[in-house]
Amino acid sequence: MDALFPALRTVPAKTALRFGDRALSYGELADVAGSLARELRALPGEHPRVAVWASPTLETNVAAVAALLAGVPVVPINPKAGERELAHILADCTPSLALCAPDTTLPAAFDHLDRRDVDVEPRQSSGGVTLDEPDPATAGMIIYTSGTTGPPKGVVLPRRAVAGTLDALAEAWAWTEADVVMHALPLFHVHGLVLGTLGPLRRGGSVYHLGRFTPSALGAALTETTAASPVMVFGVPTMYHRLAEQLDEDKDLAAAVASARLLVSGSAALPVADHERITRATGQQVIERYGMTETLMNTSVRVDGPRRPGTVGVPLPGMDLRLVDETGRVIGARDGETIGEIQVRGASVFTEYLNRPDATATAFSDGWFRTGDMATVDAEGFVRIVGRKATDLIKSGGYKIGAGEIENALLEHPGVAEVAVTGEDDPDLGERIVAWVVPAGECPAETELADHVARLLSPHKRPRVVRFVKSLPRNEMGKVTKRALHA
Ligand code: MCA
Ligand code: AMP
Repeated sequence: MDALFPALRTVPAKTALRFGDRALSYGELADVAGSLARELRALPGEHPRVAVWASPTLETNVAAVAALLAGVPVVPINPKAGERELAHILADCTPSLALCAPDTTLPAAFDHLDRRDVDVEPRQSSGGVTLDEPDPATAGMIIYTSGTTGPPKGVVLPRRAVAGTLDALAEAWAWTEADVVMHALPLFHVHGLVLGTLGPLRRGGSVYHLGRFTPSALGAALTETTAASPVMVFGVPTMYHRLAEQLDEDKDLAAAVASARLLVSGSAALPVADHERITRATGQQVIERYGMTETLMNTSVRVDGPRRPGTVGVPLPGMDLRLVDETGRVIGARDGETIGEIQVRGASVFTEYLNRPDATATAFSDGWFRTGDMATVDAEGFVRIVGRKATDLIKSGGYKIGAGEIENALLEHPGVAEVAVTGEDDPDLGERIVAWVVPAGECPAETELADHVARLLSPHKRPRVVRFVKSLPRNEMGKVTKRALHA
């Protein structure tokens, strides 16, 4: 494989990364990431890994790029992860070093690890990185993702998958070194880290991270940037929904959004009503792409084809996609009506769940990865996602959250005797997390239960609604019938 980041070898005279008012040029990034990479190459042990405290900062990007240059797998950590989640991740991936911004207070879970503060002050103007490129089949990153039950699993992504998905998207979106990618996504998941920051760096373009997402911050950054460079905006549907809510009354915002080259939405379905509101106010037709932590990007609406709101487009170059019925038979019909589970194989699929050969084996069928997403495919290959196989997976704000993980955390609270967690439609978050609780004695306060989950797991996994019930509906086997709860 060619270099993962060719522009760090040729160092064009332009901005590579911008976070608020802090920025690094390609020469500066090559200098700071290159020298950290040389240090990481010298880490002891046969297969060292590094944990990166993935705050939305320059340091996180420099750390991730350095680890990738060094060929040391990088594990991005949610800086808001709670104690239980952190303990699990660190015990599972056993990093030898934590990389973070200098002013970071790391929680106690990191006490046993060496810490290296990431220095982003360039020392010299670099002539470019000259390290040899590691083998494309080796692990580049390990990203944790929730399953239906139990703690999150570490998805091992080889370097070839990262390069493959970014090149496929470049082809579908006509993404070049001229583009500035603007977003406010968290940097501990594929969307923000792989697409939103490694993507522009692979192209030799620029990243402009807004810090926290607000429609007005996006509008101001677009106004400042689009006269000089084409801008692609990346966001989850909740962000586009919040944008759509403001566009009608804010004409300046609508003009700013209209000036972007491309608006891309992913991580969850963008409702057609939000597509339409954005188009009405700005003339822009948002492009949707569909992916998973395990497979990176599978499909996308293409810039050179019809946009079709409500579909996630067609398979990307390098990816094969098929629909399979519940008996395991491949569905041949491309009629836009027959529903089956999406299975994929190809260039950007992960290698394994770390330390989970059982879960890895069941995730595949004849070499095809079972996504668990239910869809139709029409005669032109357009994929329309209609639902999900597992009712125990919730997508809230674009985050995937397992119901079982939250139930286990809530059961540890002394005020909870029994619990079931479900997802309920929410206009802003897509789905909101609802906890149905049989109290043990007096009902605990809702906020106490939310804080308990935020402290053990992550704030985005906290229930938004708690409903106290006398008992939970169960079938003859004693299993909670979650559909009956909503009824
Ligand atoms: C609230 N907060 C709390 C508590 N309550 N903290 C501790 N304890 C509590 N009880 C904090 C939150 O941490 C947050 O802080 C702030 O208060 C607001 O919380 P929240 O309501 O959760 O935030 P929000 O405003 O609703 O966030 C909406 C969002 C967010 C910005 C859209 O959901 C988001 O960033 N989503 C992106 C998800 C994503 O990137 N998914 C990609 C994975 P603070 O604001 O400081 O954080 S999927 C993927 O990668 C695949 C491959 C794909 O296809 O893309
Ligand atoms: P994650 O495991 O967090 O990477 O989430 C992957 C899941 O997000 C997929 O299996 C889909 O259910 C969902 N997803 C991602 N992009 C889209 C999209 N454009 N439309 C609908 N669902 C999506």
